[in-house]
Amino acid sequence: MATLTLYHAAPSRSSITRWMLEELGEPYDIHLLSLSKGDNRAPDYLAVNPMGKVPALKHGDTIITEAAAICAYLADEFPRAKLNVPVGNPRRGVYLKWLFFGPSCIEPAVMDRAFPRKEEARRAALGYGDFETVMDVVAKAVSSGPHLMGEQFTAADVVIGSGLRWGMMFKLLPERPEFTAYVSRLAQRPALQRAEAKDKELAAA
Ligand SMILES: N[C@@H](CCC(=O)N[C@@H](CS)C(=O)NCC(=O)O)C(=O)O
Repeated sequence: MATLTLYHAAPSRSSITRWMLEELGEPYDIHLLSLSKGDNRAPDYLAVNPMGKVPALKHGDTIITEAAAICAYLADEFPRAKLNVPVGNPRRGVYLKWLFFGPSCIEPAVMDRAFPRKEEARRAALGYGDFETVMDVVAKAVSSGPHLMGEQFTAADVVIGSGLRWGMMFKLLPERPEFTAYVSRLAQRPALQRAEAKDKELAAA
């Protein structure tokens, strides 16, 4: 079987994909980079991800970048783990919506709030509309639970759950009761606990 190698910095956005790999239960290697030492700007890594960002995942000869794309890829590539909603299932549309909602709505809404623009952008010009609507939509989606897709935990929970966990940790997101309850449910997952423990070890080394 082709080897999975995660280009990782601990902790960082690549921790999202490390959690996903732990959920998957397949063996993987870590190629550790130090962002503070600039490993991500070195020519050998720019050949992997010309964006100079982590994460990147190498699977055989395939390189995938962008955390949400990596989660979607792994979920589809290893269906035995039941972390995707497969093609042909009518629930797949909603599943894909949440996978894309993380990077296209939550992340830019949070970052625009953390680093405000000099001039306010027109709501219609922003893909995410406005921060409050993004928060309301996500709060409603996670309120019934236990997961975004109901009983099934999917890669979409890794993406959206990571956004909410990190957002609240860095005080960039409001600690709405729906968010804290959802994130507490996710925190019970052994795969997330393993990923966090391994990242802590790496960060301390
Ligand atoms: N759009 C990318 C963002 C990745 C990203 O911003 N990674 C940060 C770590 S949290 C990084 O590599 N920063 C190093 C740098 O830009 O120099 C994704 O979702 O994977």
